[in-house]
Amino acid sequence: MTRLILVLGVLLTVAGTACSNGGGGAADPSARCVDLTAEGDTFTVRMADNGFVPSCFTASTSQAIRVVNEDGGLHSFTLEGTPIDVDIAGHETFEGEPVTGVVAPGTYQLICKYHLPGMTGEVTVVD
Ligand SMILES: [Cu+2]
Repeated sequence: MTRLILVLGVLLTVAGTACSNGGGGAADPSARCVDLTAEGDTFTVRMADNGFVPSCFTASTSQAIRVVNEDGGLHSFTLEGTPIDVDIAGHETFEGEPVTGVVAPGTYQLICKYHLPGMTGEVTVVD
């Protein structure tokens, strides 16, 4: 039994290495995603140059979100599969409430409805 577990461990290690050496393709999500759960009661996401900054992050439902649109044009902060769908005019800042009980923990696609397919992101929500 011990031997089987050891073999599995080696296989997982190899798979992980191959993933992080992806050669410019799909990067290891844990490397590019930012953990914002330690930001405090409010965390901030920026919209700049038709992109989300950061474009991949983890946040808690107990945190309030601030979205700063630094561009001149309209963007949306739309979390697919959730009720979160907010339009934010150019140079405006949106202050959101915590979403405990509104958004279930999970990983969601973040999009701007007006700049697809280029303006997307990924959000992992934890309680
Ligand atoms: Cu946009």
